[in-house]
Amino acid sequence: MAQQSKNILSEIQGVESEFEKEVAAIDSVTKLETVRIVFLSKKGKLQSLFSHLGALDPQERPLVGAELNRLKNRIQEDLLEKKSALGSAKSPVDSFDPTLPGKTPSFGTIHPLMQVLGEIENIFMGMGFRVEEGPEIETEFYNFEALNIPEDHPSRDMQDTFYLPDNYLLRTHTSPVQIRTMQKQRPPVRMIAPGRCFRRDTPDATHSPTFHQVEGLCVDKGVSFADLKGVIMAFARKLFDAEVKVRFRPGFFPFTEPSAEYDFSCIFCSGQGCRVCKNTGWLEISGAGMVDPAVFGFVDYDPAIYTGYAFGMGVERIAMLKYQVHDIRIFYENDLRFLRQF
Ligand code: FA5
Repeated sequence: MAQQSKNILSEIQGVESEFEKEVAAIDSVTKLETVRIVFLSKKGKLQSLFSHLGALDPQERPLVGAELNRLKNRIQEDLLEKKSALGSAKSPVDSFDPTLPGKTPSFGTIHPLMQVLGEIENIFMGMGFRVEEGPEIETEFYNFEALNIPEDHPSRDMQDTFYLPDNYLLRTHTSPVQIRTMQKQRPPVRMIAPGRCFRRDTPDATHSPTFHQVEGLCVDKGVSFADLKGVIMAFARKLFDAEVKVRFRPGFFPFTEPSAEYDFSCIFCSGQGCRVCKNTGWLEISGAGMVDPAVFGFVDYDPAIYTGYAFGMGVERIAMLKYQVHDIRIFYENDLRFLRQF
């Protein structure tokens, strides 16, 4: 056999083994098309080999030509096979494996503050209180004036807030809901008003500019301070435990007279004194008192006939006690490591 024919046959071998490597590496339709162009297109490697056939000895031409055709057929077949393999791999039906475990959706949980709020609501609803709501953007009238806090009165300073145009403000407490409820309803009234409040307070371990309160109001004939004490005591025992004691101390609020602050005996040390209660044996919970007759004047209730009590407690402070959280800010940081514990 002439040297020229031998050279072409060895080139055919070289192209074949090159093709074998390339076809094995094909993992996409794009790569498949590239390989097809390299080997089978008009300017491809096979065509260039075919172009040498004419220069060969006529007797050797059929042999070399047959070898070239064999390679061409093989390349075409292998590429077709690869194409259908790629196509079937993409088929969603074939690639669906029903034995694989399903994707579990991640469920959220109720925020700890909302859990505590829900518990507080349930306890008071069980004692016959209705749940009322009021706007977070309030007027000065409802937030201050109707609660017996006139303009320029120094007690407004204790509850500085975020003021909006036209005498609107972000409410500093839930007490305005007392007024709104009494305006739309005649006695007897027995309601709680849970909700968000805002104050221009610098954040620290026990203060947040946004926080929650639960207001309570009961107005009827013959309602006394003893009723207030009984309701708060029942609430404390339901929320914490049956042994908890309640202590009332004198306090001041312009909208209650007399006014009080009340504490629960420390649930962590049973009143013995510990770090949480700062060794006093008591935990400060909230303000309360008998509704001031001046407030009844704003809602047209006759103070000669009706009396009432009111209270307002901080939900964060109660949640902090219940879950032994020492910094209020963690409730607002959206840290999943904290939130996933509830
Ligand atoms: C009041 O807001 C009165 N409206 C409560 C009241 C209602 C008294 C009805 C009498 C009758 P005070 O400012 O003390 O009171 O707030 C009540 C509770 O809200 C506090 O004990 C505290 O638990 C919570 N609180 C107040 N400011 C903040 C704050 N910046 N961050 C977190 N909690 C707060």
